[in-house]
Amino acid sequence: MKSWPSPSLPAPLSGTVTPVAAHDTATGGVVPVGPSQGTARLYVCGITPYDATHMGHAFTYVTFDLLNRAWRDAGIDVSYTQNITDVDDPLLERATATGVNWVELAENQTDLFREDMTALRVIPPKEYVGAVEAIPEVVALIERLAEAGYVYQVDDEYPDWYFTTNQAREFGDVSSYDRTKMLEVFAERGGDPDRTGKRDALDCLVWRMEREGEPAWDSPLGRGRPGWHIECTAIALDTLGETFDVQGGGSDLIFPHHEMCAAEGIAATGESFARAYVHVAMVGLDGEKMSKSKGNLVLVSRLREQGVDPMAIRLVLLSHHHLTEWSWTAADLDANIGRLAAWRKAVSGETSVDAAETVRAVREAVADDLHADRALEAIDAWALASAEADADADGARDTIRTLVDGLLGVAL
Ligand code: 5CA
Ligand code: ZN
Repeated sequence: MKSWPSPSLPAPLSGTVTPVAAHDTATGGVVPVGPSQGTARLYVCGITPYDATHMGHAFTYVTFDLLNRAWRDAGIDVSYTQNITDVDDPLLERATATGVNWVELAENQTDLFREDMTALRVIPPKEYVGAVEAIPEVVALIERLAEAGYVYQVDDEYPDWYFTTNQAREFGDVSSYDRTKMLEVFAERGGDPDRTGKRDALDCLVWRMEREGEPAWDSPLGRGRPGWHIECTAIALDTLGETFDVQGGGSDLIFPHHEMCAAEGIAATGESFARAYVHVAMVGLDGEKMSKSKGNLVLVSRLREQGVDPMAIRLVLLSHHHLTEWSWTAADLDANIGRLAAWRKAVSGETSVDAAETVRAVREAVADDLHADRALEAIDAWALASAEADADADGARDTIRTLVDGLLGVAL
């Protein structure tokens, strides 16, 4: 599927760049991510296209945009893949409930998402792949798992295909959940622990046989459609190869989604799946997780319609560290509208202070587990000192403009 246009990117500034490290859910620590040279490979779980793009989604994609930009700043190429879950139960349920065609719903919402990402200056993924277009890869992966004895069909009216989690190596290593917790979370997040005919309650669906009124595609597995986890496993293996650097998404994907993706990937290839799993904390509104099912959404597109500068939205997102839960507030937006104005004034003003120390501090903050919050404070300090300076430091304003544009993605 086509992704969105890239923002124009300035050439990275010269100077030393700290290698990038990020918090890895599997090991529980901050670890180096990506190679020291060459190409970093990143997979970020994309939207299920209905009710796009709320601030939780935006926080996730801006966080991984920062990782992408940090690697580029360090002179590393990035091979970035994102999926679109353009056929799955929640999307089909919403289409039925609102009386619209599911294909149109997915297309319209994906268009809206692309517009929002463009407005937020998120660098597009190199590969932007829909579940529907990946069906051949999904089917091939299930056949590969079948040959190795990792999948089976349940014996009932709908002989759906399941992946045997209890045969999988390293199952549990992503989330570190025990079985009780796994069962609880599995039931909450799209799993079907009580499905009759499964060998184990935690086995996950990989191919759902056709039901009346549901979309389905012919395949050697029977007419049906892909399960959720296998979609991301297949797209990641196909576009990034066996082992890649980071799988990312919101913390709601730790279990079962990323646990299952890893288990399926390892079972198919015998190699590890992602080297690190990076998860973004949930964004809320009035103390509750912002989610489509709760309907408590602040949409990027609605704020844009109201005339809010997308760069101010981006600053709100960057002002929160990705491991800390937070709630969207109007006061936060106002503060960052003010911050944007102060920065713009400083880079187009007549006085400034030297930028070298600020550049170093911003690069170090971003490379240290994507601490954009600290990076913003360093720019605030430069802008304040520049407003009070009585001379104009040579090239400082251009340097800051380039740094803020290239590394933080904020056009001044
Ligand atoms: N299509 C799947 C991933 S394969 C999915 O989870 N889609 S989604 O539309 O529900 O979410 C898209 C991305 O936004 C996921 O990475 C998800 O973890 C993240 N996300 C969803 N809600 C929030 C939230 N409230 N805060 C932060 N991130 C969120
Ligand atoms: Zn995914």
